[in-house]
Amino acid sequence: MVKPDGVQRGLTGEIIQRFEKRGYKMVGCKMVWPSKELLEKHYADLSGQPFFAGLIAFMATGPVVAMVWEGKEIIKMGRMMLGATNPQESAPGTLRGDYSIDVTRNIIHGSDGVDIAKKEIGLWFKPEEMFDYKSCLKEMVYE
Ligand code: IDP
Ligand code: MG
Repeated sequence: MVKPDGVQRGLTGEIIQRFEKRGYKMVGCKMVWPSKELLEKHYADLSGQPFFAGLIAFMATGPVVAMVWEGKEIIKMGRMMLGATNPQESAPGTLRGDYSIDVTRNIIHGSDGVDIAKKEIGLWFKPEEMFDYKSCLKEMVYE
């Protein structure tokens, strides 16, 4: 998900491009201005953290771009492409390492496990907002 800072800063295209160029397949994409209720469910595992209220408040300041990507090891590789949670520890070449400085404004969210991804997809997408289609990537990206 491109966070409100990523959307405001015009980084949505760059973020999509990184995943596209690597060879991943987009199967869902939409702009959403999330309610605090949705965000509290999305970040439920962090509700005990001291930064929780600030995180929810910032995430509700504007629209985000929610996406679902498919591909071999997409969760693990996607997290590598994002970089560390704290941009101060994100390597150059990663999205956060190239485009962010402070932790709440780290431009992008990524699911960090299959079960979490399923839960998050269920929160943000209706089944009819995702698309099962044949793409040419199968022949040209994978062996
Ligand atoms: P992740 O986004 O890399 O998966 P999480 O630990 O799931 O990191 O935290 C969710 C989001 O909460 C982070 O992306 C970041 O914006 C924010 N966050 C995490 N740790 C801190 C912190 O120590 N202070 C302030 N915000 C934080
Ligand atoms: Mg996380």
